[in-house]
Amino acid sequence: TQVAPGAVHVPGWLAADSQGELLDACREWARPPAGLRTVRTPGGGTMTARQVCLGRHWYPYGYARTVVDGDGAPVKPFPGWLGELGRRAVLETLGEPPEPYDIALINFYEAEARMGMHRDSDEKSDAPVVSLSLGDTCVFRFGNTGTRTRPYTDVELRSGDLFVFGGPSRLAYHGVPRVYAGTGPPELGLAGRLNITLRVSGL
Ligand code: MD5
Ligand code: FE
Repeated sequence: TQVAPGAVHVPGWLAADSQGELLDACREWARPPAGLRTVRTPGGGTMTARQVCLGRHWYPYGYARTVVDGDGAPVKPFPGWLGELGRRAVLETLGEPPEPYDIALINFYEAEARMGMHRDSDEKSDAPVVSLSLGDTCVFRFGNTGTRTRPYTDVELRSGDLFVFGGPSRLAYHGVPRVYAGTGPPELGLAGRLNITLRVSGL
């Protein structure tokens, strides 16, 4: 389903077994060193979703090879199979092959976690961002490029959903105002929500 030009939502893109494999991988990546951490914003706040990065480490607002604002360890490598998954996602939705993906940001939302409206502008490439969701259903809020304010399009993202943000939607404001606790597939065994985004750093 196209939500806006270049913004395509594919419910249930990942089959149940693929969701389980991706979750297992996320659990490995979440372990220290360079594991799951709390992100501190420049304003002195903390993000309620916790994060782990592969390939390069995102910190407000740039990319580094080590966890500069955490344990300082080298960031875990970005695996080739994850890049292939991203390439396939973009081919199937936008019909054009992207540049090779080299970064993953994995956000873990517990029941009360959310993400405020923001734009992802720290990548030097305009390649589409690929988003995969696991676990609890959330409200994903898709906004506009020029302003953080309304009108918004609210979309529910469920376990296994794919969302690709390319073209004119790449720099749109977006956020996660709400996670519905306990709504994920019971057989997945995840309490909370995971979102994996694949990006091209352009570095
Ligand atoms: C999430 N993550 O559900 C979202 C999904 C983040 C983030 O926002 O920055 O880690 S990715 C949503 C996204 C990425 C790039 C562009 C747009 C949305 N967009 O144009 O709406 O944890
Ligand atoms: Fe974002």
